[in-house]
Order: sequence, then structure tokens, then C-alpha cells
Amino acid sequence: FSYVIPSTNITFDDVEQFYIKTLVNKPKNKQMIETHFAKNITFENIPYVFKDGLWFPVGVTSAQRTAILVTLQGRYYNAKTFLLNIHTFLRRQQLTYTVIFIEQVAPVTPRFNKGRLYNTAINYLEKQSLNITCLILHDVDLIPEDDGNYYTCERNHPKHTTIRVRKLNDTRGYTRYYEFLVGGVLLLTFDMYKQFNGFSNLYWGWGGEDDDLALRFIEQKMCVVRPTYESAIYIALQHPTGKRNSARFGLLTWSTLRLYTDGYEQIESLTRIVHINQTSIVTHLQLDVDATR
Ligand code: NGS
Repeated sequence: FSYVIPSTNITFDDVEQFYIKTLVNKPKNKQMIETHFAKNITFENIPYVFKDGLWFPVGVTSAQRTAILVTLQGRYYNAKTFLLNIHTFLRRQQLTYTVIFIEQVAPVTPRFNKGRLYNTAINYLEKQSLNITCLILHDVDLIPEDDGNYYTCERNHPKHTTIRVRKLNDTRGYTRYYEFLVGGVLLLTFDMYKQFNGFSNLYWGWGGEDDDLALRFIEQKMCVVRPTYESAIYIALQHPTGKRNSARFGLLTWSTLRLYTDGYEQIESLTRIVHINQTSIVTHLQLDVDATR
């Protein structure tokens, strides 16, 4: 039973081509592109095949089928570096996986609705026949640094893995976030996602939607687990800051009251997928999230 490394394997050039062809909003500020960082990547000699929309390690059966879901708004700068790093990271862990970019193309506004983007993409995934068992909601500007930070879902609890983050080329080291934070990188199953009715659909602009999720967890008596302090470390790529949502604190005050009426179950009437570009590098979903409702 021998394998030849398949020609479907990803190369640096494939990612470069995907980035150039697919991501229309090119970075305006060249300094924002971490090419120096991305160029250090080599696709290691780990045999992988792309089949039926997923990457499979050759000769190994992964315990889970993983979808990495990444919202793109205002973060095109980081997409290439993210792709290069995440494919190698997931392969070193021998996961069976797919990567999904979620982009709001309508309405074109500086404010994006991250909750609606995640709810829509997860609803889309649930209807596919990929048999995904682990969802990873992953910010595009975060690069995991430690291979011991396992990207596997826990059976009963959401797992939050961004405990310590450092900026690239910043000598001051890691920042430790607040205990309540569940944003950045979050791993969970479809069942858990449905238990707290996904994200609120009401947060427009930066901030708060993840804290809203944390309140939903508390309401549902779900506790969050985390990896060890040593392994849960990330590099944060540079990006411009998004427009803050001034309504976020108000929305947070009545978050749990909306749990059953504002979330995943309500998403189908709100958004529409307008375009799907499926490549082996990433599936790119473009969405109309309808700001009128
Ligand atoms: C909090 C935001 C969160 C955000 C977190 C980390 O203040 O949405 O900062 O942000 N909450 C509110 O604004 C209510 S970060 O440093 O990663 O940009 O995730």
C-alpha cells in the first residue's frame, strides 16, 4: 500500500494565485502585507489528498472532520499569510479539513455583520454532505504558533484557544486577554452551536458579537474549555481597525433575552449566498446580508 505524493497538493504558488485572482480588494498599504513572514513557509512533505471538498492525510484516519470558518471583511491584508500558515498547521496535526472564507459583498458598507456571516456559512455547511464534525471559527489575523494547540473539538464544551497573543515583530511579548473572551478562535460542534442559537444577527461593525456569545453560553450553562497556557499562543497580524459598533454595549444588556429569537434559527430569512467559488485552497462564500432587516 504505497502512495505517491499527489499532484493535488498545495504549493506556495497556488495560494498566491488564489489570492491574486479571488480577493478583489487588494491591500492599499503594501506594508500591511506580511510577505516576509509568509515566504518563510514551506509546505512540508506530509502526503495529503483533496477529495470531495476536503483535505485528507494519506494513510491516517482523522478522528474528526474539521471546517475552518474565516470571515474576511476588512482583513484581505492577512488572507494569504493566513492560508499558507493554516494549511501547514492543520497538516502537521494530520486533520481532515476544509477552509472556508466568508465575505459580505452586499450591502457594501464599512460595517459588517460577523454574526450573520458565521450563521449563514454554518447553515450552508450543515446542508453539505461533507459530514463536518468540528467547526472552528477563526479570525484571519491570528496564526497559531504551537503545534500542541490541538485543533480538535471537545465532546461537550466549546473550546476557546486564543489565550495569549503577540504582535508580529513586537518585542513586548504576549498579551493575555480577559477571561470572558470567546472571540479569536473558537471550536465547537453543530449541536453546541444550535444549543445557544448561534450568533446574534444584530451586531453591525466591530466588537461585542463575541461577548454576546459568551453571555449565551452562560445562559445555557455551557462552560468553555481552554488549552494550556503554554500552547495557546498566537501571532496577531497587522490590520487597520474596523469601525466600532456604538450600539454594542446596549445590545449586550439584553443579549440573553433574544437567545431564541435572534440567531442561527432566524438566519435563512435574513441573508443570501450570492456566489460560491470552490477551490482546493479555500471555499469562498460571498453573501448579501441585507441591512434592512
Ligand atoms: C472587546 C470587544 C470584543 C473583542 C475584544 C478583543 O473589547 O468584541 O475586545 O478585541 N468587546 C466589546 O467591544 C464589547 S481585539 O483586541 O482582538 O481586537 O473581541
